[in-house]
Amino acid sequence: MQEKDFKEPEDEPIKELTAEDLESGIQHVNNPIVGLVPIEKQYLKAITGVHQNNNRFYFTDGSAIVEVFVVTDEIIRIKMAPQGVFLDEFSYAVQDLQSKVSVFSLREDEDQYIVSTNTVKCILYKQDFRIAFSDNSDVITNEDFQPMHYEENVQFGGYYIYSTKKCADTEGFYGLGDKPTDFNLRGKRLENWNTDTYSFARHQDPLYRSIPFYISLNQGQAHGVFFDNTYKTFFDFGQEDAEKTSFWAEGGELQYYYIHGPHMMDVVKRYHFLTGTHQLPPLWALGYHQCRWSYYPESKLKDLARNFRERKIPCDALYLDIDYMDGYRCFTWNKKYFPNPKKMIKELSDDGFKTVVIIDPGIKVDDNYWVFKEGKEKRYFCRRSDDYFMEGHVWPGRCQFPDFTNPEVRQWWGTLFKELVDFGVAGVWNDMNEPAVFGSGTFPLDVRHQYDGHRGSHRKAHNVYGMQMVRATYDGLKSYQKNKRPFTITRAGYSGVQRYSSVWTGDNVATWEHLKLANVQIQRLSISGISFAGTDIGGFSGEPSAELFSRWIQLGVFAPFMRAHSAGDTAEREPWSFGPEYEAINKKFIELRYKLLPYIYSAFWENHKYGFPIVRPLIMVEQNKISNQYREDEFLFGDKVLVCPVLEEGATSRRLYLPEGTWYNYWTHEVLAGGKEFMVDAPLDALPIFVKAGSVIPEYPVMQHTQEFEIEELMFKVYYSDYEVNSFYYEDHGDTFAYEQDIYLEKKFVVNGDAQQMTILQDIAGLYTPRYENYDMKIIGLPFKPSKIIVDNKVLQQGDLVYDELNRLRFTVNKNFKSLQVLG
Ligand code: MIG
Repeated sequence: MQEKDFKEPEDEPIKELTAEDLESGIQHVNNPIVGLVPIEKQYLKAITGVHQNNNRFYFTDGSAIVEVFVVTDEIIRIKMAPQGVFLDEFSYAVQDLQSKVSVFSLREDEDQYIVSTNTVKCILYKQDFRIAFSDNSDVITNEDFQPMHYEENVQFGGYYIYSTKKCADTEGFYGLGDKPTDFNLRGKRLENWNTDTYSFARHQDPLYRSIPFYISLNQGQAHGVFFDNTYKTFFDFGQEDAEKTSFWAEGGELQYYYIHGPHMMDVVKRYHFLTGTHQLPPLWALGYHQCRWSYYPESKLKDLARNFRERKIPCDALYLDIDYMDGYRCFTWNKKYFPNPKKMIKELSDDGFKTVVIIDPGIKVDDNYWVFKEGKEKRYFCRRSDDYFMEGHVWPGRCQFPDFTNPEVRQWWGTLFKELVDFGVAGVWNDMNEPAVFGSGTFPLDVRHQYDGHRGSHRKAHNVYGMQMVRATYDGLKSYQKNKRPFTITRAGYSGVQRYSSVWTGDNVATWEHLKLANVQIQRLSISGISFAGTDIGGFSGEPSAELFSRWIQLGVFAPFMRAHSAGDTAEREPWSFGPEYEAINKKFIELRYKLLPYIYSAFWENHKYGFPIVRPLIMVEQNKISNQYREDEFLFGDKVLVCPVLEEGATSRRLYLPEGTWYNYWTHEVLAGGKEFMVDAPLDALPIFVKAGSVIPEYPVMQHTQEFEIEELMFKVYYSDYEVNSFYYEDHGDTFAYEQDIYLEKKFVVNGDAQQMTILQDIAGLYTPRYENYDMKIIGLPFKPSKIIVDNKVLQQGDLVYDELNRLRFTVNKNFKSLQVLG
């Protein structure tokens, strides 16, 4: 940066900005005052005025106004209006922004203003308008390298807007959604522009989603920055200049949230506070899903279903890709392939399979097609700047595209699902919603959008188009499915898409490299607000070896969304496609998924209710350990189970790191003291899985699908610990919204032990009554020979206690116990 970019601070007395100064400038669009400012980057200059309106503070340099909005004790939003004119308050990511702040104040010092809450300070340097954030012990966590800057956009109006922060040499960067690159983003420049990227490559950027949110971790202190801007955005984490971290956009407002830590977990929770979480999915959606482009005709789908049941491989959902439609027309059926969809779906459902169908945004231009006719009459399709319709080729041929940023269009789109729901379709898969167009890639930038009344070109709406499509899909399903939870899956998305859908990572490839990418992408999505994510197990394009497929199934067990999928030009790929030896391994791991369902479901609850990510990268588990900054294989699944996938061809063992604490090998119950690396066996039928000591892990018996039978006795595995550990368990009906009326149970267990005894305390909240009466307890790792079990002060068993074949102490106890003691 050159000196001349800065003007000397003007020698004027600081004046109070009045409320009128601010309001008079507020209009719909901030057209710059043409002619006054030469077109070059403008940096904010010295602060000349300040005004406070409750928890919003305004600062000016005489031309631009910057708003500092104290959202909560830990979240502060910064907004810059280059010519003092703010845009309307509107965000697709942040809905109903709740400002919950207890104490805040503004202080003026000689050189700076300080806006503070109980935990955070936002410092504005008077001389050059740079902004910094610190904690309340004055440790600076985030600081402008240069003041915020902007440049007029002559072609489209508005501004290119930039923020440049200092980058410490010890700083690491995490987040940004689905980037298929190293987990730590330091040294990289990345961009957000939703793109259909068939067979994407390692490091390719951008992919399908735009999540302009990152977490910085520096010397054990984390904070987050959420740059809520839907235009094409860029992030540079010390790539151009190792001392700078920058983010900028091609339009819109320079608006970002500073999210305080110091723990990464807190940052993610607070990001969820801003952008929301997924509703609880129906339990079946957490089972195994089988997909392919495409299963047709009906007999093929029935064969598939029969194979699953005959081979006793659990499965809850089968998918119909684009070939189920009539000429790829959405909301129609190819009657040759599927003569009676309602009957077929009913039969599949009687056999425990849900049917999920794909729906794309492109609507075929065809005056004999009811969806097109309705959309045309109602003027619901997107138009170009000169009012021509936006037309482009996708699967059905020439298509027009609904403007999902128009609430009326979303409402209409929702109604189109009525028949599919009547037919019994249980879930909808939204694809191609970047939006993708053959040839050109996506819409031209001049396409107009209603943008919920705030109007804009495709530059502004592109990144939210897919999210608004799946929002309309979700809401439509919800209105027809009565009290049932909808299930949706989307390819494109923007921050907040997690409120409406699960996601998959798109068209990956059947290679070992992509298995590694899959692992990193799910971890990254999970800390970027999108926990409910999965990859195409096996790789979408190309042919996986039997070994690669099995390793991918193993990783898939520990992705919140578990679906195998493959492109039409590949060999068929079901869990049994690679011969009996591999079928047995795949079956074993799909069964493991089903055993862990109550644990996984509890993790979904914690995500929904409290904003905890489901998959937790190691660096989030132990952020103070510098060597974890570049570890990206191991992760915690939920808060108790550590998984280290095997990602190398031919491997039969692997090196991995276990965080501090005591761990049990899931398979052998061997006890390991963490805080160091281990070499562990990992033959093809045994993925390395470890359980934290003190955990209480619920397990279901293997079911062929989630509604096969009612649980008669709930099994808990308890892993002895000589220090206190809490565990959570959640249960409810599994597919209604009754949990919104507190019809659920949330249980907390506290385990502790010493050389002679172990205790388990249970605390129950909520109004749900499960059918089962008892727990089937399996206690693992007792360091003493137990002689007595006492439950709520009464002797339950004594003398010769029972062990199972795996040497676990086993007994039955009433589900309502409050305290349980095993004595030596
Ligand atoms: O242009 O519907 O990512 O999962 O099978 C390809 C066909 C369109 C891309 C999706 C893929 C899906 C495929 N779709």
